[in-house]
Amino acid sequence: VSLQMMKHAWDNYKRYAWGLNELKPISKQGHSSNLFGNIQGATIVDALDTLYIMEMKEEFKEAKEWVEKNLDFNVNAEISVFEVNIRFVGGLLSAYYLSGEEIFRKKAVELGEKLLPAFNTPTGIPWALLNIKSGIGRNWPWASGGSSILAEFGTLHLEFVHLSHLSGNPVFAEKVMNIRKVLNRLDKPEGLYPNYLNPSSGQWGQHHVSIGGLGDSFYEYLLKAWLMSDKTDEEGKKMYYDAVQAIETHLIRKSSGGLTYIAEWKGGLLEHKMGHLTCFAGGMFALGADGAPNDKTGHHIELGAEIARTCHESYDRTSMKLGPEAFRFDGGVEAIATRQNEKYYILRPEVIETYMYMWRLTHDPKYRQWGWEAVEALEKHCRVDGGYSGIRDVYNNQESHDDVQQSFFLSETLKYLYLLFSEDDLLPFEHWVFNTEAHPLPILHKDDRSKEENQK
Ligand code: DMJ
Repeated sequence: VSLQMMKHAWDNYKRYAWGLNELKPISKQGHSSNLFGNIQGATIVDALDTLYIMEMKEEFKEAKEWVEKNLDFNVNAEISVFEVNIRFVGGLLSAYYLSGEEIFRKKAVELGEKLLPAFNTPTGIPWALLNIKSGIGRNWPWASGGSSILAEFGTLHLEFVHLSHLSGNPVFAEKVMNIRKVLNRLDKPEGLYPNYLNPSSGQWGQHHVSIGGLGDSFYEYLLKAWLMSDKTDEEGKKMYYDAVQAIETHLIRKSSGGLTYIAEWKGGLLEHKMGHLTCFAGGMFALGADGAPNDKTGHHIELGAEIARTCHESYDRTSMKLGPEAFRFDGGVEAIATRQNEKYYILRPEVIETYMYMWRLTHDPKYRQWGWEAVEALEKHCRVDGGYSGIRDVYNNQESHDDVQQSFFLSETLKYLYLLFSEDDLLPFEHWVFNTEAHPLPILHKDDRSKEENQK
């Protein structure tokens, strides 16, 4: 089924928005996102590995030809360093590792080089935004005290380690190792990492902590850096398990109805709200369970299962059976969005991602059932003639479509669905880690590395 869904999403993108960043499936035209500046073709690059994995050979070939002929980074464009890294660098790296086609390696390294000026700050903590022609960076105007964002500068590690590995140039890995150094020198309030860090002063901005938006994939990349290093990156490992300990103590709570959730922390006060983005953490806890210190393996699996259940409830308590952007545990509600501007669903993957990890790690059939419920809801409410669209209010009975087919629907949502219903030996966890945009990157095995070093 996810293959048919991918075909529908891809064919319509190709028909109405080929070469542009995303598709507007209702108005049947291109959608340009300012996250990528003038870099074009986000959907193509994001979808390459999904096409490959689903064995959509013709489509993969067309996509590759487009990359060869049209993917151009010599443009005057201000881009989000984070978004371009996770979607374009990550997409190209996976396409290279899966297919072995040199063009993808070349383009990934070329783009990585374009991103390097973002690190020209007094601390080496990169800017959020970068003009890839002039090399001038800056931060989001809304970010506390001119800060860079934890989930943005903390989500470069996996890709940059691979860029060094593939180019032979250590500079990429050095840049991300320095980010860790800066973080490890700082005092952390209650052991937590605030979402804002000023790249000039090296001081935290507002003490807001989140495992959802602005924080999320920083934690994910600590764990995955350790896994991707074949469990040799002890620093990443320690940072991850210490952070989880602080999160459990200060952010994780249980509602009176028995649902475990992860709240947000604002200078010591809890906001009892959980974002759709935060739902990825169920999968993360389960993936990290195996290495958990102090006999906590079972506990981390259980935590993953609890988060998966809560996020499933957030879907089940809507009329469309698709989850809202954020749901609350206060004012007499549990796992329900109460504010109008938190009721939308934009084809995000995190809940299905967690089902996929829970399925692989426990084989409890309920995760496939829950994934199937999501497929049915997507087909009923998001599928339109011209592709797939997000929904403005999942509590309404009547769909109001937002008219955007997000590129992460093809790279993540459909890929995780496909994996949920595949055998475990398709991209097995012993050999691959997924970047935060669901692009698989190979684990750098100790044996292979020492072989390579000997050859040098
Ligand atoms: C994706 O770009 C990535 O999953 C990122 O980590 C968070 N936001 C979107 C999907 O919701």
